Amino acid sequence: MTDVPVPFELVPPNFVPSRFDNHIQRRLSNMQGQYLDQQAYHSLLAEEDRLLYQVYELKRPELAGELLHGISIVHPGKVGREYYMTKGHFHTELDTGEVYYILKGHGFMVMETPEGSWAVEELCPGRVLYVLPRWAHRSVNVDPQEDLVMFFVYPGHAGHDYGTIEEQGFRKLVLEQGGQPAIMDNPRWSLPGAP
Ligand code: PAN
Ligand code: ZN
Repeated sequence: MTDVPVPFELVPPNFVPSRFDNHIQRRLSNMQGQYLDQQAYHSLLAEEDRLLYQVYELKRPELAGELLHGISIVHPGKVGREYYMTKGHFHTELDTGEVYYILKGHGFMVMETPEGSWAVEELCPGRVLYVLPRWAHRSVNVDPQEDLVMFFVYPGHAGHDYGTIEEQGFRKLVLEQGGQPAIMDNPRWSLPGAP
């Protein structure tokens, strides 16, 4: 972590930051219970614990005045008909948002609120998506070949709540249907607190 303001570069074609403090790699084994087709999940996992996505973080103190930022790279691929995706999370401090700037690839951001509102927005290079405070978010790569690469920035005190999503996933899934991405209801999902 630097204590003086110095820039870094995001160099095409892969946009890995020229300087970073933390490199996170998430594999199939980190996504237990998240994919709809559990049979496809377990047979893929038996073959190889594939790398699904990576995050390069520029560390800052986790304080309200700070801005945490970095690059996320979701690789192409599918588990059954469901595309590679991030775990997804609410921010622990619910009233914190996040800006994503899409550098490369094609995907969707799947979002929802604790009250059950949902939104799915398409991601393509040059596009900016502001994920509003209170909205959980997951990025999905729907391109058959290319990485989905995004720059993100969010408040230092946001924190990550993965547990809520781990319980039943997001309300909406993005799956391949007839060669195209399609948005579907997640059969495992019900409004938290509903009978
Ligand atoms: C991003 C995400 C990143 C990986 O930096 O952390 O895309 O997704 P998961 O954290 O859901 O595994 C972000 O939203 N930070 O708040
Ligand atoms: Zn976030």
